[in-house]
Amino acid sequence: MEKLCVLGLGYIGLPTAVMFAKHGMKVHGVDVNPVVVETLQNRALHIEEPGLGEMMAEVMDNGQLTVSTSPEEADAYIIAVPTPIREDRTANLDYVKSAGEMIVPYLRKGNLVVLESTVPPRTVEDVLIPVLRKSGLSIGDELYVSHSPERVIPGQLFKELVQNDRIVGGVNEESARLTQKLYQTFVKGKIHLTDATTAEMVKLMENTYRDVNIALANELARIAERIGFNVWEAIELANCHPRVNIHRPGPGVGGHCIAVDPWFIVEQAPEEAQLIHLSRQINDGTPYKVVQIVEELVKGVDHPQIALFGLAFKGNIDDMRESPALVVAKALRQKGYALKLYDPHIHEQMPDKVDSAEEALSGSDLMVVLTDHSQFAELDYSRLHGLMRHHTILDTRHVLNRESIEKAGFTYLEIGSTLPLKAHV
Ligand code: SAJ
Repeated sequence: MEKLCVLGLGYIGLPTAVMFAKHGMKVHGVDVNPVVVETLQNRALHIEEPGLGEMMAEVMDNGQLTVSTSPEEADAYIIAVPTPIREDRTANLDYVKSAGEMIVPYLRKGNLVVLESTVPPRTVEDVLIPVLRKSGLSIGDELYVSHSPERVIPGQLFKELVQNDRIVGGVNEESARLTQKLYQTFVKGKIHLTDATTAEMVKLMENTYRDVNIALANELARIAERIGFNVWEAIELANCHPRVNIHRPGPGVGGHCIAVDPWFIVEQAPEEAQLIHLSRQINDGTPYKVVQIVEELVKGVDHPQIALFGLAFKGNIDDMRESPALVVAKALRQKGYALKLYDPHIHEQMPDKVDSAEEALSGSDLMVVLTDHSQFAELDYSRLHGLMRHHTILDTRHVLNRESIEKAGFTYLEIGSTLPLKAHV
């Protein structure tokens, strides 16, 4: 295989195209958005990823990578397009279908098509293959097809693309074997071969395992609040057991993977996926539990002002997709509370957002930590104390140092512990 065509030049497709080009393949990248194509042709980026800009410029300058809005003939095609979730919690596979349609006129005997996008089980068999059949080629015999899900984390893409193990699910053995050969161009991790539907499920199961485990942790936090013990300490002690790994409770689950992927299983097997469905509901409901706690804590305070620390969906990143912090903020705002929002990683303008911890805490009655940014643990709480009207901190992430905060004169409360509800701040 000498020439590759990559459909979709986003977080996964673009770095993948660049990696293949860097390792000697002729690569043509396709994106339906002409603005993206023009940006890349000008050697600029529409996404952030350390090292990507330089490497892309290099492979474009030496002619290994070209980009445009339409495909070219190639030996192999990789589809890495978005698979967003609809309002009704079903996967929108329109981009996968249209990427398939786009390459049909270019497909020749002996070609390989690899789907990398995260998709519901049976998408390759039931959605992609019917489209590819329009080429007139016999699937698995004249046209090889497989699924090899992306499993890398933004920020460390180039390391993980090379080092992580890879799952390759072929529609038949020959498809899997050819795909393995393709990725061996740069993958140093082990490449595991299976069938397409199993590969689709492996990706979804990884993220579902985390979601169900976090739902358990969140349920245990509510139980701790009811019974009166500290769930953080209890989880730490339970995890001393060699076969126990309970995840962390929090204000809910965000991001575009863990909060989305389990729905792709529920969609395909609604009657069977009961625990998975319930876990999604528990995690989606968790921000509202935080809202209830906050409301109890400020009950009786005259015109309470609440400072929310953290808007990103997890610590030390600038990504707000599906962030539970935004759900908490929206619900409190709808209930009429005065809010100040602060996140050192988020630079876009938003209503009630301020630029410093000082501004957020000035005149506030309650500080609520919603994201585990490491900066929040490093604040000088004795200096901040004087700015607030009432001095209570609710930590939903177990990230602050109780001792130093109490020493600074604050009441430190965390979810999943005995909460002095009904008491005024
Ligand atoms: N969270 C908790 N408690 C925990 C762990 C996470 O509340 O114990 C929350 C986080 O705060 C966040 C959400 O869950 O809101 C998701 O965060 P995450 O770090 O678990 O996952 P993502 O979405 O950043 O990335 C995941 C990764 N999958 C796995 O670890 C199995 C990543 O490797 C995948 O590539 C990515 O999904 C993806 O693209 O699917």
